[in-house]
Amino acid sequence: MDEFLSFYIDGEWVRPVGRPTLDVINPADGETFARIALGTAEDVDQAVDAARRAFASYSRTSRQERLDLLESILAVYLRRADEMADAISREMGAPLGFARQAQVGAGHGHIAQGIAVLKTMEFEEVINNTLVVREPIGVVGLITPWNWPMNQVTCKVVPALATGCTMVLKPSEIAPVSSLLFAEIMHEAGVPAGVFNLVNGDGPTVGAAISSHPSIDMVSFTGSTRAGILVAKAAADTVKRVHQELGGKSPNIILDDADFEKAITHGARACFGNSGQSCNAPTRLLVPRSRQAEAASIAKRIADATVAGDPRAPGTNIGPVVSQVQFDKIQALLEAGIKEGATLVAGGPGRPAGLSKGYYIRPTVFADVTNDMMIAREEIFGPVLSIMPYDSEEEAISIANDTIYGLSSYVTSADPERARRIARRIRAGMVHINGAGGDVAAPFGGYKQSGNGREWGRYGFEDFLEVKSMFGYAQ
Ligand code: TXE
Repeated sequence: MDEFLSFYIDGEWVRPVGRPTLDVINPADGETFARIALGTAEDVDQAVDAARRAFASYSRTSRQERLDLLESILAVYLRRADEMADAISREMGAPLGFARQAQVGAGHGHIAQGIAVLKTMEFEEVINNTLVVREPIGVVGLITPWNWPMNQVTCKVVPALATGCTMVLKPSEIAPVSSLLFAEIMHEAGVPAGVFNLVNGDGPTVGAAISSHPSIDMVSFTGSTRAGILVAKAAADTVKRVHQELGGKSPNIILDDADFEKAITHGARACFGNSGQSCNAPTRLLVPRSRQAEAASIAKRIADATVAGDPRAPGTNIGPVVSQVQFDKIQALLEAGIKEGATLVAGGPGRPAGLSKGYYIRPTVFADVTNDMMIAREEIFGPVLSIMPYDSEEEAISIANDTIYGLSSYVTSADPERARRIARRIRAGMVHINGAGGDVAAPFGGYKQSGNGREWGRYGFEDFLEVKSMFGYAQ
């Protein structure tokens, strides 16, 4: 078993102040494969002190110095990509190929994109005789979840480094191993001591200490809406900026003129991908009532063909979900769907055949789902698709918007103008039109209870910057 009993603070691996540890479970078999130390508020203090000291010089580095550093990180990250994929697969259950291509690939995308943005971004502007400069906000606290570990770590760490901030990262205690490897990569790439620090720990202890810390200027959080609210409350007394990327319940509106075979296949696969553990997964499939049966039969075919199994086996499409807690939550929601009257089309409660251990969920499709059902309102975070019939375009838009969330959404029509018109009326931070994928250069983030602020590309730098007006500077 691997033991990771140190934190990365001030450029070295240091022993934590306290002694508590946590077992890290491989969700594919439920066995412990690693052990980490759990930090305390004192460990956070040490990391913040180191980051504060480093800020004095790192915030004054030139653009070129920071570009060189990011290039160096990219080179080491790519060299260690296979190791990283292995760590992610073990800690959160992603199939190895998917972990390498999509999970590690997302990190690669963010580092490369950060370099591209930093090359051209303007940090100064003259308004009349005032010089307006954008400066690094200071020491930032980064709290990340387990579902896309390197995606979430890199889309926070890269803009922090690019803008001249220093930082303390607390990765998810459920999937901390990839972040420990990432700290090694930062060290190997020559990140100056104190600029990047990592403290492991749970949310109520280390997460809360970061959120409320008087010497942290901004906290960037990705996780559940529940924990995101606690972070904002803990941050309020110190008036720090809070960036939140939270849950979602994204609608996927298929219009009557769409190519159903293509659109439903794409939608179902996107919903099941990463075992349904993506905040932007298209979980509510809205179809015209007259074509619900057709949609259900296509979705059933996709669900039945989606192989849930061993992340190390070549034929596996999706691995387990991350933990016993998530497994139990999803099973309860599957039962609730049946009890509330949804029609079970594929999958359902229980485990896929032949899998007696590990946290595997059967790819599931429900039809006749109405928006008052729990499976339509709660973020399930498992491979579960809800088909919801609508009677008119207006009703489809109204169902799509009837949610506390507003992260992503999807619309498909043979008529691009019709799809664009609907896209403008959806209250969400992102709309995928006619199967278009996301773009790391464009902003990622949500309306309503899906969060505050944006990540990715140029927009992803904004929360890491303060704005200073120097009146008379340009006279
Ligand atoms: O998330 P938590 P959980 C959703 C998804 C999932 C549910 C529960 O619906 O089923 O959340 O997952 C840290 N102060 N998402 O319970 O607790 C925690 O240590 C500060 C959506 O695992 O939100 C971890 O680092 N930090 C999502 C991070 O928050 C706190 C990704 C995420 O864990 C904290 C994951 C506190 N009081 C789950 N409490 C997305 N947006 O993609 C916890 N944390």
